[in-house]
Amino acid sequence: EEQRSLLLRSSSQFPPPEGVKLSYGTSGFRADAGILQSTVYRVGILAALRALKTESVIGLMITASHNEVSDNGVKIADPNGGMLSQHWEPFADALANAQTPEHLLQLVDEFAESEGIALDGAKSVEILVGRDTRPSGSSLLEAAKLGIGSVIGAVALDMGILTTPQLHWIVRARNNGDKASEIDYFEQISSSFRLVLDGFDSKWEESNEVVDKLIVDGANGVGGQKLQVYKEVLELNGLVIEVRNTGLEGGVLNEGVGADFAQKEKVVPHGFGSQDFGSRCASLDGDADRLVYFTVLSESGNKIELVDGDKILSLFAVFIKEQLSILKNRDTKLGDDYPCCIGVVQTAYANGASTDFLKQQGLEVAFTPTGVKYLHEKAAHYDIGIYFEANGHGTILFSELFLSWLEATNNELSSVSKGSEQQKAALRLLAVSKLINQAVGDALSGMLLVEAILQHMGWSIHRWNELYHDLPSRQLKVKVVDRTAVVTANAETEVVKPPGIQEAINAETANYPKGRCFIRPSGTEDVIRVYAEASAQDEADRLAKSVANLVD
Ligand code: NG1
Ligand code: ZN
Repeated sequence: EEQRSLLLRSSSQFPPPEGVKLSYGTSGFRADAGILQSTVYRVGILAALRALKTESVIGLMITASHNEVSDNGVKIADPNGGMLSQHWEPFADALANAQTPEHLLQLVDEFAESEGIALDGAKSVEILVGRDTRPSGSSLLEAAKLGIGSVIGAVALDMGILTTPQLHWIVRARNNGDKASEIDYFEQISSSFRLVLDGFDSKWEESNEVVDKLIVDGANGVGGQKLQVYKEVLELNGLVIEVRNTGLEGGVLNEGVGADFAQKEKVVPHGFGSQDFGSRCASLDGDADRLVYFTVLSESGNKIELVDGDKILSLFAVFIKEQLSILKNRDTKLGDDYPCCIGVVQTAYANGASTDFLKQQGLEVAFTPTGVKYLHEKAAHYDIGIYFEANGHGTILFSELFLSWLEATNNELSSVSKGSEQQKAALRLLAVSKLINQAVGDALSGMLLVEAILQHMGWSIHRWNELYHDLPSRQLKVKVVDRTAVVTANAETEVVKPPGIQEAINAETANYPKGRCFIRPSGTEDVIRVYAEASAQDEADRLAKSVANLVD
């Protein structure tokens, strides 16, 4: 009874915005920050229920990633640090759209009963609340705390400003009983960065490739800020990092800067220019879960050569395969072999040249619909699953079984052949599993892995970029009244509704050598997205345009 009146009282302070229907999409709820108070409050309730249900620590992150600064959003991190379990999403939608306190209470009652959650205050649970640098973040965070506080037994812990992947990492570490502060996060990624490099002198020194420092575009967001603060303490084996667009120079979050801008526009982010010709540059998005690399193309223009998520994935895959094959060469007396199953996961947006390259490397390539929750889920089926969206969101997952085999093998090897190539390979793979964020795609930890691998290989960014050549591509979006009218299948490569469209797309595509084209409804905007690829840029442009006309 106390619980009911508490919920009624507090929710009456948070009426839902009028005339808006919110939905928990691939990235939680996102909208103009001005209408989000009640949504964030309600996600606070949801997070509390999730914590009671799982009897674990849960995360609540307030961010709208690469969206403009006036937007904001909110999403939940599950106990393992991953996205909220999909079967709770319909409840999240219902809760966010409940029109009256009574209706909200009824929804909570029914859902708690169906999920077997006791609302008697007998259990005590914690919800970690974080936010990015958006000005609207602090008042939304208060709303989240009120939502959490309206469920008896749930306690909110304010983690302040964090990157999205840091919050996910901390939730995961807390539930594993590991040390789990922000310092622990940086301590773990910097020590494993050094371990990945352990056992070989940097080949950069012997190769005649240009080393130079790494220049990072922080998108005027949280990632740039964190990197600026922590780069000195990271002690990164000689890696020199210069951070631009930290937000302290007065620039606006995601405006003409950041990974989304660099990837979509293919021009230099603000603060970069001809003086950076030839340098190795990286760009983070607003909450630092996306990472792309680039170089400035010519000494005069503002064009960039993009090194995208597909190429990061390819670099990771090549490196890991190399370590596995070194390890395979060890004396078979040293324990049983382990049939390590390695797989890579992409979406239809992956450049066709990357998929060809990965297959040539003998790798199994799987496809899922857009949205990291799908890629992550698929990658978890492998012993080593590497997933990336072309836009730079991705990570590497290691199975528990494989990791314990690796630990055991490393122990055996270090007692009989310490310092051997095989032992170093085992050590490096273990270090990769600690460097790369197992909870979610993470620009900071991903960047350190890229840097370690480049140093190990002795590769410049140009050498890396030469792994394969991207096919020219074009992305367009078409504004539509009802994007749900388009329904796709086969990892979004085929339109099944409305009838006839797929045949028309096929007919168009057939006019272009190496042509590939698909359309899909966006999960985050009221648009249909069109993607086209062909052997020349003007052909990709024309194909995209003619297919966009079919949709219009
Ligand atoms: P939508 O709007 O569904 O295309 C975009 C990105 C996704 C993912 C989500 C979540 C593209 C083409 N799509 O989704 O990859 O990052 O946002 O932020 O980049
Ligand atoms: Zn992001």
